[in-house]
Amino acid sequence: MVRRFLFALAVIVTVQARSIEKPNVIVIMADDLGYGDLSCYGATGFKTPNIDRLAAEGLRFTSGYCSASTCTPTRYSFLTGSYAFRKKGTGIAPPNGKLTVPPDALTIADIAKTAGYRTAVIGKWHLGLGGEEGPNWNGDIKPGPLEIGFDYSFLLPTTNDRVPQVYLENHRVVGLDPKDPLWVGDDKPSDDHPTGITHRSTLKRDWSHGHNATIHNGISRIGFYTGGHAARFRDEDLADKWMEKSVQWIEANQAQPFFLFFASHDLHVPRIPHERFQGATGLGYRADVIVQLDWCVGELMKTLDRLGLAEKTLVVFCSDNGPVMDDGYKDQALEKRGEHRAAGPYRGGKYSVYEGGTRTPFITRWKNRIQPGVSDQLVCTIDLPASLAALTGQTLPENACLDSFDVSGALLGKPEAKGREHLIQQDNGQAGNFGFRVGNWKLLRHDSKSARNLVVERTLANTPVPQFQLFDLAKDPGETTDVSAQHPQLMAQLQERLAQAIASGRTRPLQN
Ligand code: NG6
Ligand code: CA
Repeated sequence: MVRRFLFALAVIVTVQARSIEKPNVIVIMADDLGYGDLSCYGATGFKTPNIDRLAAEGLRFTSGYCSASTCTPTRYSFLTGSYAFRKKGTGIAPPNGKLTVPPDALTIADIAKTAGYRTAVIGKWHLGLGGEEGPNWNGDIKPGPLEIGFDYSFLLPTTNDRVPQVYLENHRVVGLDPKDPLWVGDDKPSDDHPTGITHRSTLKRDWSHGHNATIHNGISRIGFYTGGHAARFRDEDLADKWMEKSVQWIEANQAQPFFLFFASHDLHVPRIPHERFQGATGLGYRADVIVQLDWCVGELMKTLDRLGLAEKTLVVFCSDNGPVMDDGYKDQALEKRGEHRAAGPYRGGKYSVYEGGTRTPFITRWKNRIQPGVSDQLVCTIDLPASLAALTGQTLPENACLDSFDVSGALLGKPEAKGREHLIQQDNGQAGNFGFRVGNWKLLRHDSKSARNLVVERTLANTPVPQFQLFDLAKDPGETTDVSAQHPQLMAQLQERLAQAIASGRTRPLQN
């Protein structure tokens, strides 16, 4: 209550001269999907016809980014419009992690609600749940999405290589039998608890690093759990469940504007497609789950067509970080990929601040409103809160969405409309490495002095790098040649600008 009251005071709804339109908004966020992973972005080993259609009917961005090269920080920034490195505890969330988004932060869901939207999140959460103690798995799990602006949530609580494998609907685990309580923890609960180490030969998917604790559905995971057996799902059924719930929710909320955040689990590990997609591409399960993701997009589009909503709905398709081949399970992603290059022409991938870590597929479609085409404007998932505020005629309070820019004109492909001029790319957590793109210049700051830039080529490997490097993305999109020595002045300027952007606590300018 208190929070809503403060929020009502903080948001000034301005009446614009032009009439405000309120399209439904569906943000589809893929997991670990790289720039080169779709046929509309150059993949040739398999086809993604539904996402390709979305791109053909809308705008396909060549400089569309997520803000971080891991999941939790990108999602945090997408919801709050502020860079995750500004807030402690926003690195990859553990199974019992508390909610990373403070309940008093203004979120994109709040912005939608203020504009009269119904709001939902369906799919992977991975932003932590509960207060200081973490989630109370057998009771009301809060604060969570419902406390930060969503009217409805149906979630995989963390990520599926972490325990537990149960759905969460609003505040509760679905189908939990109170006689078989769910326990989740970091330590082995008993000496005889089967794990990926003690029962390795029984696994249907072997692990390569980490992921060797509790076994469920023949797959060992990060973390331990017991109980909750009636509530446990099969990995194979996740995509179908997301679609069942999304379609139901859209049907039930079609009368008023709605905002749906559909957070697919594809193509995060463990990559376990439904049986009907297993072997779909011949390139292994990593590619098969891309086809499964494409099917989900097709189902959502069919639903919009069936309900006559395609012309009233802005669809934004994006990813939470770049690609990775071996992320802890032996699913032969690398061995079976053939000619496929998941990051397209870019260097690095997940965990990296080279382009491959954050430059990802980004598509907007609003049928008959967005002129189909390709856009080279620089846009980022962190800009969606400010852009939605602008689209619905709201002025953001000064102290919220600190790094979110209104790029709504660029998202809608308006002639002359510009995206951002600069973007900070981060890897994971608070004190990490940074990429800083300004125009076509790219500064890299590796405080760790090593880079996980080979994740797309082999198993995680750190290679030594200089603390600072400079690349000219116009001439060298693959970041192969460090030109810092040729541009000492520019180097100094960019280093200073980045340091300033980090220290000043915000990059969205104050209005007054
Ligand atoms: C890492 C995990 C990786 C993945 C990642 C989070 C190990 C060795 N690696 O710590 O498998 O879960 O966290 O991925 O455990 S993300 O896309 O959700 O950020
Ligand atoms: Ca991810």
